[in-house]
Amino acid sequence: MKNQILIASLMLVFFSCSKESNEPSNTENIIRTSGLNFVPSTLNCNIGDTIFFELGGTHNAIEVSEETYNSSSSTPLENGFIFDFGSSGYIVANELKTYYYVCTPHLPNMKARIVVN
Ligand SMILES: [Cu+2]
Repeated sequence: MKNQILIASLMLVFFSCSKESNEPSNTENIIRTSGLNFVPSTLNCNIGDTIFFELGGTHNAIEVSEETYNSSSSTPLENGFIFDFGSSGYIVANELKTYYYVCTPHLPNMKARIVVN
């Protein structure tokens, strides 16, 4: 009986957590692709905001370091986000920093930033 209560509690915690992470908090921060650009090229947001990506079929979005960004390379940042060609998804901006990201086939021009305030 004790075990059943424990398992039920664990399942409750598990489901409430997973539900939370599947429900983005807002829909105002959307990055799309237009031609060979990310729009907007600089997105300003607040910490904790959800940032949506909607990529055209020929574009990906790879988070890179500031140094990689400045040299227009595409080496992924360790533990950074990666959105594959044509994919949609989102990140939660939970770090007070500037996120730099690039589109691999359209460098050196196709790169953009997310500035978290
Ligand atoms: Cu591109």
